Amino acid sequence: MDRVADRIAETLAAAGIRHAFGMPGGEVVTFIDALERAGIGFVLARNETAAAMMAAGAHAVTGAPGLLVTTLGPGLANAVNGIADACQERAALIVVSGVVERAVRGRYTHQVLDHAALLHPLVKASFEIEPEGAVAITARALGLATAGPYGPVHLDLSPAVAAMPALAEPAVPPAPLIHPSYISASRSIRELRARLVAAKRPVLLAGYEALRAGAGPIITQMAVEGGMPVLTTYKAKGLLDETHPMALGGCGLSPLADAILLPFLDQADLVILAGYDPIEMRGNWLGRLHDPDRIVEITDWPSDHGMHRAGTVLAGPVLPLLKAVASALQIVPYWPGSEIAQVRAALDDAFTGPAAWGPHSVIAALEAFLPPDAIVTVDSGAHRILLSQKLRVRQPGGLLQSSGFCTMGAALPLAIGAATEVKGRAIVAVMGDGGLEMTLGELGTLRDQGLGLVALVLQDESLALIELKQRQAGLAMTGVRLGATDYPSIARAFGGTGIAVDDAPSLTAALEAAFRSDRFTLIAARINSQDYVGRI
Ligand SMILES: Cc1ncc(C[n+]2csc(CCOP(=O)(O)OP(=O)(O)O)c2C)c(N)n1
Repeated sequence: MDRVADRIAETLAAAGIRHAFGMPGGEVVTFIDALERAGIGFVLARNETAAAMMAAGAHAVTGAPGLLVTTLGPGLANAVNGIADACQERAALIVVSGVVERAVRGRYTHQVLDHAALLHPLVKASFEIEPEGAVAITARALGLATAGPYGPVHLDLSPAVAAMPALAEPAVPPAPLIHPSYISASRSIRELRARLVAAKRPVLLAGYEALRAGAGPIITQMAVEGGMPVLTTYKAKGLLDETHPMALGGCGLSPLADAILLPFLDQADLVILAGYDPIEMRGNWLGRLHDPDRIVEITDWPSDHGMHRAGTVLAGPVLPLLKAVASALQIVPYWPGSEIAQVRAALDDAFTGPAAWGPHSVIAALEAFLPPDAIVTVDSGAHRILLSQKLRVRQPGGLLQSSGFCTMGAALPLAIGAATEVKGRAIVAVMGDGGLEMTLGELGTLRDQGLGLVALVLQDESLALIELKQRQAGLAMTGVRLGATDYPSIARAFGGTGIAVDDAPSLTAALEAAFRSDRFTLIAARINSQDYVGRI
């Protein structure tokens, strides 16, 4: 006999979902059973917020929506930060929570919360699944989650409904989306092409939606054949291999990089924003791209903010629009002087470390070691800003992080989610000691899932980013010092390998050993938080 839960699970599996992440409770055991029967493996996390980010990591590498399963009340409440992260990171996430049976809901109080109200500002919609239309509502949730901008959708499912016999209901396959090619003939495309032909100093600033649209090859062509310099947000790093001479790297959070990049952008006579979502940008960018004569935006949806203002907005699918525009790229080189090389040199210089050992050399050693198709995840903090500016990402999707929401505790779960789905690629989670200590329990998830990934903690015994802010404000260091945790012992206690390193050759040796091992490795690179001062 098929249960309602089975039909829901089949609908989720048909959308390409292969794993669910979460923490069970009595209210979701039937649903988890149905998931496993439908071929969706349940990954037990140690914390629901981490589980939501694991689902986001899985989503980032497969493109299928992530799936989070929580129990009612405390389970869902504990996922709130992870769901907020999916909201601000534009991640398609289906959240299924248990809920108290309707029959007793009006009288029963234990663990009873209004789930929809709790999640109201974070999710695109919250539905309760009924036996009638269970497939249709699940399909609707999938459709909403993957409508741009992507985001989380919540479904309540009571144990009684989950266990009921399924009613006859047709499957609801997603309608294929077709992007017609008429756009290449449209007036606005012709105009933009004409502007590209006339431009002397154009720049492409690409964001996450360009990455999601698969625009890496066309952007690479624009840079390599068309001589177009390319700048990206942090999440879009790697759209153009960042070792290429036309790659200007990432931008968004670093005042040091902004001091180089914003004056450079002021020199551009045409700035094309492609799939660019300014949720990743900090205050320096507020109002900076407000020049209608120079700014053209290619976007899937109209903006609802005041961060930038384009004179022309091409609203539509980013990939075909970019392709239509790219055909007009100049043969004559843009930027006839040495401006691009100078900006690259200035950025290199700005993010060169003060000493032979420190956060800068950790990132340099990591980059030298990693294969081009590696996936790096990075947490929030001073280390993240430095890494996002310094690490040259070789492929789209090569760097995952929480960059719109900037939550701590993202790197380890994102890496676990990615490693659950992708085999045979090097995956490294880079974090500060503050972020690691928020998610230490997930080392148990790593062990139990048999994931041999590498966690690299930049151990400075400080919440360095906040320490920097206190320093800049002339305040005392309060509430930012962390003790000297013995991470190698912790890693061993969780069944992994742990090692502390204090110089670059030892780090390289530790990375080499880590990638030979099928157990997880936690590498603690002991650094000094002072090395970030004035350098991010
Ligand atoms: C969940 C959450 N809490 C607090 C913050 C504010 N915050 C941003 S970075 C940071 C310090 C991070 O310290 P650590 O992980 O050690 O990294 P570091 O800055 O030392 O590189 C804090 C507290 C946040 N972004 N997210």
